[in-house]
Amino acid sequence: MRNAAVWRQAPAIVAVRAAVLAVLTLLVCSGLALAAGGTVTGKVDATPAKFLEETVVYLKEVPGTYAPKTIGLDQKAKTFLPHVLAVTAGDTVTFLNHDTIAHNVYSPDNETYNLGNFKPEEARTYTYKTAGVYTQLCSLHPEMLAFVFVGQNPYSAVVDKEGHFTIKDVPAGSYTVAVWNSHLKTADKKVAVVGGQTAEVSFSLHR
Ligand SMILES: [Cu+2]
Repeated sequence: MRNAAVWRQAPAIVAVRAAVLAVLTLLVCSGLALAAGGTVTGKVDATPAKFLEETVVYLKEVPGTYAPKTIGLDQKAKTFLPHVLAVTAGDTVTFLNHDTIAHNVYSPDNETYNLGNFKPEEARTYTYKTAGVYTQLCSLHPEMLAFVFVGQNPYSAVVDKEGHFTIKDVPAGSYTVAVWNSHLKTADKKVAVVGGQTAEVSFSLHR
C-alpha cells in the first residue's frame, strides 16, 4: 500500500519541480537581459544632407572604465578609410599606408600629434588620451581628410548613409544623447535605457 501512495505522489512532485525550474530559468534569463544592457537606436536627418556622413551619435558621461582597443584607420587611394572613426579615450589607432606613395598623419586638434611621413605599407600607431574630435590630416596631400571621434565611453556610433545609428550593450540608466557633426548642430536629448530593450531617439541637424 505504501508503494502505491508513493507512485500517486510522484507526478505531483515532478510538476512542482518543473514549475520551480521554469521560475528559476525566467529569473536567470531576465537577469542576463539586464546585464546585457539595452540598445539606443534612431535616425539623424541633416540640412544640408551632404554633411550627414560626418555624424557621430554618442552618450555623454557614462561612468565606468573601458578596456582599451586597437582600431585601424588606413590610407588608400589618397583617402583615409573610414572617413569618420569613433573610438574611446585610451584606444589606439593603427594608421596603415596602403598606397604606393608616402603619406603623413597629423592632427592640429586637442592633444595634437604628428606621426611623420609613412612609406608605402608602413604602419604607425597613436593612443588617444583626451576625449574630443580630431581632424585627421596628411601634410603631403591637403585634400585628405578624416575625423577621429574620441568618446569618454564606447557608447557612440557613426551614422550610416541614411543616417541610421545603433548603440548596443548600454548599461541600464538615464543618459544624455548628443550628436557631433563637422558643420551642423542639434540639441541634446535624454534617453532612459532599460536592459534588454531598445530606446529610439531621432535628431534633425541644421546650421
Ligand atoms: Cu597623403
